[in-house]
Amino acid sequence: MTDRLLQVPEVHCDHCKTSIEGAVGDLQGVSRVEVSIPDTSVDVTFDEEVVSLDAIKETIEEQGYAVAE
Ligand SMILES: [Cu+2]
Repeated sequence: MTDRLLQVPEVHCDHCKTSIEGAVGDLQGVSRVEVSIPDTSVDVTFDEEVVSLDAIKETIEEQGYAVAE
């Protein structure tokens, strides 16, 4: 399992948290995802053999949020 902390500066409320956690959590290979509103970060644990970090970033971007690393 790989754990990565992504910065998503546009996260600002529960709606952001819910939509990102829902979309990323639906990806196969993602075992845990937690959005921090105060830190504007996405903490994600995933199996690199099943899902790539790029696919996770794309999923966040599809929800309308830019990922700044
Ligand atoms: Cu929001």
